[in-house]
Amino acid sequence: MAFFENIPEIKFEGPASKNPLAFKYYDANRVIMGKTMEEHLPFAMAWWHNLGANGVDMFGRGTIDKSFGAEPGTMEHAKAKVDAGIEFMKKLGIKYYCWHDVDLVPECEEDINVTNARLDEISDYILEKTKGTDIKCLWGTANMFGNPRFMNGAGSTNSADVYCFAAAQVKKALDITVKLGGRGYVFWGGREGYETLLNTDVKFEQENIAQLMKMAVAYGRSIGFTGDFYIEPKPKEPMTHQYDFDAATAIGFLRQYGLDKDFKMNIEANHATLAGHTFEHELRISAMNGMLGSVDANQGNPMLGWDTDEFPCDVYSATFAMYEVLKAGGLTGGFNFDSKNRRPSNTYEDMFLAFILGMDTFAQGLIKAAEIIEDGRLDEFKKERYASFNEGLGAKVRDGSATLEELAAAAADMKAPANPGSGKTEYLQSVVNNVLFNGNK
Ligand code: XUL
Ligand code: CO
Repeated sequence: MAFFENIPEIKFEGPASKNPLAFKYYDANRVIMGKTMEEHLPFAMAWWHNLGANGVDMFGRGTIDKSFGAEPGTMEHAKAKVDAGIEFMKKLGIKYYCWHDVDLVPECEEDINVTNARLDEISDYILEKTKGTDIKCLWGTANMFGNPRFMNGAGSTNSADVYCFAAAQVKKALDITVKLGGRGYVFWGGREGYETLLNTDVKFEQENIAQLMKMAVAYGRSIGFTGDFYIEPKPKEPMTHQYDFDAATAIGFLRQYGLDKDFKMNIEANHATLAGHTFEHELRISAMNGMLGSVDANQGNPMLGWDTDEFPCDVYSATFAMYEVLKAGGLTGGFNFDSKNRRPSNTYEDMFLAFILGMDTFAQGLIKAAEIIEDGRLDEFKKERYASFNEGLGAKVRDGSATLEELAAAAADMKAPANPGSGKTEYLQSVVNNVLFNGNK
């Protein structure tokens, strides 16, 4: 059964096309800096937002029909979502998908064994339906924030019983990730944080989270999971303060507990901005630590302080993000659209238009980031900017052989340093605009 009968296969038609159901920039086979766009941009569909989110918000019921002809909460519906998702991905040329356990099947509140049997059934169904296609799992994860049992946290809970359920969900989600051939496994610590220090033992909670992750690594490796584990940092929402505040914090945590060899970052654009950083900052921090794994590609609204999960349309941001990704040599994971249609965009066609927007935005970002690198002016400027460390005492600082006495003696000889030189922010910004709009008349 086809769900999106009126939607054709989405093809590349180029920037001059006015066809809303065509790519203007995403040309899967176009080669950029030695790789095809498809290789640079392993796009993924988020099961929850694309097949689940129905426009519901704090003030109103859903506006978007995601029943796909079946009764929500049933296995029939779970299977209809698989069918709809595969048709959707095929029509857009998307090769990867991401999921939480509870996006795949309805959870049985009374008995986790029932939920687990449903997960076995749906993963069989996904394998059967994706057989002979090149559609694969990018990553899986356990939803350890939605169910009321996690109200005080999952790995960070005060209850050893609840901790057992978190562990059981991680175990099962890892089983399914391996079964579906997933590249990665994500921990987003939705409830891993606190409301108030008055009732919270932060050290105790962080030790328990690390222990859960260690058990996950041990179990994952024992069942043949060779991919990366990811932490997806986010500073707040739903908790007032979340432990995985940003990439730097999460990386420090992983190193402290000896998890840094098995984990990388899954960077979400909107989470970066909530932490007071740019998307590209979070990518840079991850990459320079060898921990850039995967990306949740969305954007926030700078006027709002919460996670709006919008489809990315900001070509500037996508350009700076792709600049970081290209400089890092690419992702080992992919670009998952953890984005949802706006509440009034409530047709099936809108689902396609949103992905066309997001994929074209990242394609434009890729094209422009490669042009910035090929243009060379930014790299050249940066190289020159640090040139004083290439020789003399600067070089000794870099190779670790300089002493404080030596540097102090040099300062005494100089009496006062020469001006370190203009940072030329405005010049560099105009270089970027020049490259971005070089086709403009
Ligand atoms: C929440 C969020 C999650 C994670 C997976 O802000 O981004 O959907 O991507 O749990
Ligand atoms: Co996310």
